Amino acid sequence: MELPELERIARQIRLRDLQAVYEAGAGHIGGEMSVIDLLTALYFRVLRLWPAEPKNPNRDRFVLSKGHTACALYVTLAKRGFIPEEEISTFLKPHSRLNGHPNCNKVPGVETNTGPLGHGLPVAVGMAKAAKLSGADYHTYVITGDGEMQEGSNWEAIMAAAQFRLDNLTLVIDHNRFQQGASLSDTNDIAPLRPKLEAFGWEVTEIDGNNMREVVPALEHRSNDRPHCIVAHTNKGHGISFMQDRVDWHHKVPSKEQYEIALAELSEAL
Ligand SMILES: Cc1ncc(C[n+]2csc(CCOP(=O)(O)OP(=O)(O)O)c2C)c(N)n1
Ligand SMILES: [Mg+2]
Repeated sequence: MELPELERIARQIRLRDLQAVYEAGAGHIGGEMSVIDLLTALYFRVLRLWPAEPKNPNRDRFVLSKGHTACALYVTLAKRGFIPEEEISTFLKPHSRLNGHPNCNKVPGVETNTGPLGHGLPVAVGMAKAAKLSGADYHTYVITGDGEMQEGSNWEAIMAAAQFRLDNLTLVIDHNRFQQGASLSDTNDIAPLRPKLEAFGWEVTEIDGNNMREVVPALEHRSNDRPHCIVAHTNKGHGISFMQDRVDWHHKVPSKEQYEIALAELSEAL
């Protein structure tokens, strides 16, 4: 799929995500808006996958480690044909498969359960190592939050991936400069990320993670003998003027008035 079409789909996913969070009265809208361009590029261009065969052994593996932004993943999976689009309206309702964090036992296309931060990357390292051991040629992608990178388990996984020379692994850090209730710099300032990853033996690419022209080539890049990290500079709340870069929009729900404004802004861009 070409870039203008990808940009159009990302706008549609943003709009559906906003509606779902508003209707459910909960969600993590800020981090959903920041990660949607990355999810769109992965699911509509980069990942090798078969929606009718979600467990096909040749599929590329994708782990959304920042599992609190599950709604954005569900909307993307629905648009790509893994689950019915109507099902999005059940998000967070009793008996729905679409819980606040993604569950691989319930939702086709979800690769592994996430939610407790700091687990997705270690699991993804295992998936990439398993491919090396078995001779499989799938690629493993994982997206973490930047606040999530404050978890020590990630840095053990980063060391292991370099040691195993996992050139079949791509880590994308959604570097939106905020975590929950505070900025990254006010909590445990791990920026700049590039020199740290390079020091651990990774190839690093820095991009504007809300610009499809930079997102696609970075995701398609293949390293030769080492794992690849994309530091994706994004905006929390991207696309909605009053949410962008505001710490309170980590998991706030828009009022009716705010919802109307956000709807109008996102629809205008469609
Ligand atoms: C181990 C663990 N500790 C705390 C939380 C609660 N929590 C949910 S989201 C979040 C902030 C995450 O920030 P970041 O990784 O930057 O995500 P984003 O900005 O993309 O939403 C926290 C602390 C959690 N889910 N898991
Ligand atoms: Mg963040």
